[in-house]
Amino acid sequence: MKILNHIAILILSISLFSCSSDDNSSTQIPIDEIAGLQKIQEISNDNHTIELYSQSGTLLQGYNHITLRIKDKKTSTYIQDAKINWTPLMHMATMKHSCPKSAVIKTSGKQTLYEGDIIFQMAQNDTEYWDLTVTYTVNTLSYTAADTIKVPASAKRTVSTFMGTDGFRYLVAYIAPQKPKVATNDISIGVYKIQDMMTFSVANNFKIKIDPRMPSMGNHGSPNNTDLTQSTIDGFYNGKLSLTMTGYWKINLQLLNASDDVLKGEPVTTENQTSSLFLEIEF
Ligand SMILES: [Cu+2]
Repeated sequence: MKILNHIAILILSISLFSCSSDDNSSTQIPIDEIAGLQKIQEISNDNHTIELYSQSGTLLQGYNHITLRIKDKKTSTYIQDAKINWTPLMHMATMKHSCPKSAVIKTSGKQTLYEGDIIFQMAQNDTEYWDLTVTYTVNTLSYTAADTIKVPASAKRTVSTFMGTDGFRYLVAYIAPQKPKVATNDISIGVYKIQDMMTFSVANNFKIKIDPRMPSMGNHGSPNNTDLTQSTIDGFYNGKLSLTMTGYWKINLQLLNASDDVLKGEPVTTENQTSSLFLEIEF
């Protein structure tokens, strides 16, 4: 009897499977594309609802990888061929400014999802806040939707902005590992030149020297770190971050330009316990 049941389930699942692969209609909504993601919030206008997603379901000061999809309010279907732009804007007491962001691209292998990165260099507070404006085109028609977003402060330093020795302003942001391990981790850092308060361009052909330390334990370091060089794929700077134990690590950095001039940061020595350029992790 049990075997018969199993056979019945097998036949049923085969017929279901062949049925769904025949029915390849594009009007069908794939509902499982957001599996593993959590909704941050929605941003609406008269025509559409834009749904923002991330792994955690929240935004945070620093690097954020964001997935979005656009729902047509009339038909309740998700738009599959939108061209999307976004502009984060911080409203401060005396000024407004944006932050580094990537382009928004269609997620590969998905029908309804788009994705990109935003690096919020500041957190909101009681009186100063961020909003996100999404401009997009569907079938040659242009739309805009905007709303306030929540960007709480990160517990550790994940972004640093500073004036380089070349007189330009820069922003350095921690990208990965998002889940550090006691191991030699692949580390990624984003480096941006602050052209003006709305324009942050990727700084190319630089180099980042890395020296992770545990200040609470005699400022000891770790072996087998590798300085960061720029990826030709995503423009981030990649290297190796060696973490020999769990706890708080200060990742001391030095930013060098293409001519090996130090733009910011100092070597860590017994006299100098920290670089003026650093990021932090605790795990
Ligand atoms: Cu600000």
